[in-house]
Amino acid sequence: MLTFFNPEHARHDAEFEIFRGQQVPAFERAERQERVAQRLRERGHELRVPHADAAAVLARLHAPRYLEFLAGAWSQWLALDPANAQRLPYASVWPVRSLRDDVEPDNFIARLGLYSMDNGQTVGPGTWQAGRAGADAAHSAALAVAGGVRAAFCLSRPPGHHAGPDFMGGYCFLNQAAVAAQTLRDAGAARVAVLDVDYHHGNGTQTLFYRRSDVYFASLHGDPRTEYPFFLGHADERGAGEGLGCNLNLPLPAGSAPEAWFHALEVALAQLAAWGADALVVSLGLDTAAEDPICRFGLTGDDFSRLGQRLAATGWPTVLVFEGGYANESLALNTVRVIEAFDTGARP
Ligand code: OKP
Ligand code: ZN
Repeated sequence: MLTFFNPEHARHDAEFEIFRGQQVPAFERAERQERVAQRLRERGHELRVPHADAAAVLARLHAPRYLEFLAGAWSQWLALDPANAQRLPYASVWPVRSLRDDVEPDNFIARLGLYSMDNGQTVGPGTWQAGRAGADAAHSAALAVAGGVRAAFCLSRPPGHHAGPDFMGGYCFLNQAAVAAQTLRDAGAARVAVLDVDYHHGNGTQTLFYRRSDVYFASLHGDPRTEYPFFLGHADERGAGEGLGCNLNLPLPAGSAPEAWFHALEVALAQLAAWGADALVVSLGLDTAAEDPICRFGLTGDDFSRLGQRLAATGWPTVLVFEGGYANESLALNTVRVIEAFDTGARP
């Protein structure tokens, strides 16, 4: 499968994340993309650098003040104290209910909180460059598909589906799946389906399209009552305004077996077909694997092949966008299983 990879991804690669008040080894590391890229090359897939600039698409999805903050955050952090070059900023205050989010504070850490939903990630020296190149990869993959290629893969990290109009969160900064969906729309697809199969609900993508009737968001994920992102992803979220009826959440209990997961996949695909999608974006998280260290579904290697085959059988022009997956040993194998089963299923 034609793959556009993020050539700048390793510029964002924090060694630690905060968990239970302590620094623990980060799960979302550069090794994830590197291993998948290596496996794809070994298997003879074509890997390309992005050739198209997603700036204009990003500007239609994310708020100007958020993009401006992300672009300048590291230099602002350094300007506070040159010793900050050796440490990362962490948010410690957030504008929750009753607090104002319309006035941007002058204080840097307060601004970081304004533009974050959690402190699971932070901005580092190359976060903006890595994020921008990832958006370009998603844009390039979508342009290839809009141009007639049956399917393309955006291999990028950090992931994107938790990033909303004006916030980062859950390791995500810029929403690459949303960039791909918007690009397909702009290139002429009237109805674009986004299917999010990551273990975690894609709250950012849902929110970006919640009031729109031209992009349908469907997601299978761990029930947010117990699983991250906790505050979105329930079954009663059906869209709003013109977008009412264009959002489908299928939360499953942590620990659900593959058969329950594939049943939910059928429900989602039937809904997207009934809606009349003419192109598909898959938020391809592989943290549904049984061995994933932070998730609790039980998909096996064969299940990932089954997923790839099933996605190809929809017949839709498809952009696959890499999201989560933290069992680095099997991640590359499982990713390539999806990609190759799709290729096999898509062959005429
Ligand atoms: C991103 B993606 C683990 C805490 C996990 C954030 C999870 C983000 C998942 N110590 N918190 O959807 O795979
Ligand atoms: Zn995830």
